[in-house]
Amino acid sequence: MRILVLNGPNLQMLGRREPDVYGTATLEDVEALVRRTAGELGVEVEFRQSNHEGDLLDWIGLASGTFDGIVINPAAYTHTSVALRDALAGAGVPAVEVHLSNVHGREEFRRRSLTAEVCVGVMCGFGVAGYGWALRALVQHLAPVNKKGRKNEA
Ligand code: CA2
Repeated sequence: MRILVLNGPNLQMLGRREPDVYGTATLEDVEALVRRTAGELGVEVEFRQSNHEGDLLDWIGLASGTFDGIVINPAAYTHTSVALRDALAGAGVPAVEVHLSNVHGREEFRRRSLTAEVCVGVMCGFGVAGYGWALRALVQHLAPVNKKGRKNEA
């Protein structure tokens, strides 16, 4: 199983600015956690970040056939991008949305996600750990039973 993990605009600054909001872990730390979790689950991951909406759209558009699912932190595009929502809706593979912060406990505009409505689920408010949970949830969604015939627990 191959999972594409996408990160939207400004997430490259993680751990270097606004530690009070987003914590001190860097995007490299997030990638390390995702790779560790993928190892445990026996799945392959591709980890990418872009500040450009078009990159994210292209990657989502090409995902089907190469990847079985997508974990995405669309960052600020969550609240603004109809294009990203349309790309996810037409991706042909399921996506799980993840946010470091609890977007429901912040400014009013962050409560609205255009992308969540076309994802199978959303994980938010658990910091970097949320990426691991999002990956586990997606793998369980894709393969509720593993090769040994055992239930894949999230
Ligand atoms: O909580 C999240 O993961 C967000 O997706 C982060 C976005 C924000 O616009 C969403 O509402 C919630 C912001 C990503 C920018 O990350 C920064 C990290 C450090 C310093 C500055 C920005």
